[in-house]
Amino acid sequence: MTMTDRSNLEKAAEFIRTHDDFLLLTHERPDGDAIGSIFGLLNFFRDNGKCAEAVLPDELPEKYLSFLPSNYRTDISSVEVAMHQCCIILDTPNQFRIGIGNAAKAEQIGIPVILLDHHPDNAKYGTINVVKPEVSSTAELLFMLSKELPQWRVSPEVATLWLLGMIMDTGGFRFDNTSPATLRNAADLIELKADHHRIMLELLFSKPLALLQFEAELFNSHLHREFGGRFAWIYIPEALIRKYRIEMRDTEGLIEILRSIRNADIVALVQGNGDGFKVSLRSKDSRYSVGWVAREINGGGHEMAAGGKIKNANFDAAMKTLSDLVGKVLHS
Ligand SMILES: [Mn+2]
Repeated sequence: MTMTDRSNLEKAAEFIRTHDDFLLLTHERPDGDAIGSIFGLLNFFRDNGKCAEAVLPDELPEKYLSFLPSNYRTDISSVEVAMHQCCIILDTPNQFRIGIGNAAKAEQIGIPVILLDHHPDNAKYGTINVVKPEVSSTAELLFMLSKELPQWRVSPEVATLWLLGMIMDTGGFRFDNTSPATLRNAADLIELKADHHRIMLELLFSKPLALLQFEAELFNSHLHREFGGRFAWIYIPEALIRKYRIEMRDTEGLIEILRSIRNADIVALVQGNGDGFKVSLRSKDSRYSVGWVAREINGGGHEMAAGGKIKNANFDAAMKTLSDLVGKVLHS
């Protein structure tokens, strides 16, 4: 940890100590880290005498609903944004991805913004930017922030939500963003009575039967392999989604199943998305940067986990673009 990083975390803690009213935001289509982070922070603030509210415009994945301890808003107007003292934006690398609903405009947040994120390509668009790519998850970063506020209480509910975010962003401590510090912070959270067992049981060892059957058909009939199997990809057909009545937001774990295929160095999950194709990418080897591929297709992310969008192309042209880029990475 460098001095500047440390002082930014301290600065954020000092700012929080000296303000009373917070608007909390995260990225659109929130994942486990976004959800654990925002609800953990919301309750951490309320438990310690601060006013705070969270806005989440997109419907949340079903599996997380039983973990939510408090209400949240699904929309907010620009006037209501301006009525808050300050805004905290979590896990969101750039302002185009902020989930703020339709009434307000992300570019016009006219109050001080504290950014807390672990994406290396964060555009640092806040007033105070705490961006730490070496931390597993935004949820872990929030727990580190809470240690800068030693008088404040971390309840078992808050500890559970932050552990949930860490577990979902590390794939249950299996991904290479799991550092010794990650495991120590997780241990601290369990000491604070985070319900590790319930998170594992409900989120990692459980899925609806229809989703399991959808995955079986998807992998049996829609898996493509190129470059001698070193690149494996799946395009998810709309019809299959309808057949099994799957919600797109419940398919967060698909890419990890794809990634488990032995000898596949790079994997991609492709979905039709309005005027183009949304692509999620994973690499298993640091020599092969999917971050580079993602940046070539209007996206970004980490070097081993990234995503982008191929616009204005028909399906065959889009897949040719993707395959050519992946080929360059595999053969460089
Ligand atoms: Mn995250």
